[in-house]
Amino acid sequence: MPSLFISDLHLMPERPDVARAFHGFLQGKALEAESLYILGDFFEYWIGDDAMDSFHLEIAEALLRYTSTGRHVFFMPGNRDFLVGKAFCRKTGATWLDDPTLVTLDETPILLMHGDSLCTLDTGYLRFRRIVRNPLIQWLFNHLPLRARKRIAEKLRTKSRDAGSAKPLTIMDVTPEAVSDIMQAHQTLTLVHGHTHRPATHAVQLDDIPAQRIVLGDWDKDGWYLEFNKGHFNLAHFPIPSL
Ligand code: OKV
Ligand code: MN
Repeated sequence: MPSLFISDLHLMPERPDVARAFHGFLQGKALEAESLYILGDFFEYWIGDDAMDSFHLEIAEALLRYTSTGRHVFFMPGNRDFLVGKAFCRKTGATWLDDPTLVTLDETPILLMHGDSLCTLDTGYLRFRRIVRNPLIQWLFNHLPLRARKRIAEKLRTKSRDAGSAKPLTIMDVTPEAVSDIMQAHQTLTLVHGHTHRPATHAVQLDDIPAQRIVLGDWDKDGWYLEFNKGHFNLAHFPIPSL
């Protein structure tokens, strides 16, 4: 049975077309698979489980319906939804995945990541990452009232949108050194990640051994998924109808 990999859906109430496409994906393509790996930025923002509204609950219910059929969902957080926690996994029947995680499918070791930690030239972002991933700072944030968390999140998102549009595209991509370092460390010839919104399969040389880096696509005009079946990868996309 195939495994599917997706990332960067950036689900939010403002994009009901993407949410609709994901619901269709769970009831269609995903039923051909036995496992669905979600590799980060499934949600566009996440400021706490208590901020879940009907939009998030519908998605959680759809995932629970899917896992209730005996299929597996693996959830790795991204740079936007890193506050999604084990409670969400319990609610949906999903299994939490650390970033990075090495899985072995059909005897093929595959390293799974979100991908943001590979963008080592984006020092501004890495600084932001160190701060918001600090356990003490996270504890403080989580203990703020919802209104305060909403205000902070909105400020940070506006700031990031403004900064992002001024950044050269090269610093927003992964660095070859970060890629080969992590692949060497995990002794793998296959890396799958998202985050950069540049879906492609790249050849990587690891000490003259051919390896590959497969980049998942974000869900915007098209939805993207990677299929792994009988030892072969297929990166595919389909149009998302606008509403
Ligand atoms: C997620 C990103 C907003 C990038 C804030 C501590 C703080 C957590 C948080 C607030 C923001 C997540 C949780 C969001 C990702 C942005 C803007 C840029 C580049 C703190 C712990 F502030 F107190 F330190 N946050 N939200 N960005 O809106 O989902 O990834 S978010
Ligand atoms: Mn990302």
